[in-house]
Amino acid sequence: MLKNGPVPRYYQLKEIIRQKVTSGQWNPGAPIPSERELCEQYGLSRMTARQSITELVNEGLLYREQGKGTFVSQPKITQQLIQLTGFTEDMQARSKRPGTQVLNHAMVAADAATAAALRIKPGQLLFKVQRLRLANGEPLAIETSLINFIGCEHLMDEDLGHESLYQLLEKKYGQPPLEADQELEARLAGEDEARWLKIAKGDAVLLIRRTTYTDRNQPLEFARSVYRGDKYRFYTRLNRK
Ligand code: 16G
Repeated sequence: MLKNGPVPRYYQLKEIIRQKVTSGQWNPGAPIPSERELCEQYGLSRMTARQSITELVNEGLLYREQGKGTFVSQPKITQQLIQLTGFTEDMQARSKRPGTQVLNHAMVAADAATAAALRIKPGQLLFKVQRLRLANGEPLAIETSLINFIGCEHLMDEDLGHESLYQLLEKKYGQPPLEADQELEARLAGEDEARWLKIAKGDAVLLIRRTTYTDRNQPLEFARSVYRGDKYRFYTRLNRK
């Protein structure tokens, strides 16, 4: 039974449910008890239980399925928007197995937008690789990277299905990614994106554009990545000066 007190009862129930999810007692994809069961167990009105659940649905911790009930959402990968990291590092930091499927790679001529980002002339040849990135075998993102440095054509011989691009650039090519500008944008998945990411066309995705710089602020990579909107959360700590 929840008590009346300074903390509203709907909030107490919210925190109980959150605790069950974060402790792993309730698993992703599993149904939570019905509103009626929660009311009985915690001595709450139907309206109070509904408010707790609705707020947790809005926060993304739970989701409702018409006529079926309320379920625990799959946890999202939280990525801090502070440090420059690559996909392999991000996954390893979360004890997930990174995976890569190279969709295509080629030497291509820079278009106007890429040339502007990399501060080169349009038409200059660059290394381009498009990769599907996976975590524990599950598709998370489609990344298209355009790389420019003297000798970048040697990347054509690398096995980017098994090696980290950032580690290769740093360790083998002497081009460490040191800083980046990054933009995030909400979008809906197109047909091809949906197929690769195993979502429905029109589902929410995050489009991320990143320009990565190496030593002396020299642009190295222009990347355009499409992340599954239901799997990723970006976090940043803000300071008021
Ligand atoms: C990140 C970068 C991508 C980079 C990749 C390298 C974003 C939006 N993109 O996913 O630009 O090419 O890491 O990963 O964060 P790798 O070292 O595992 O190949």
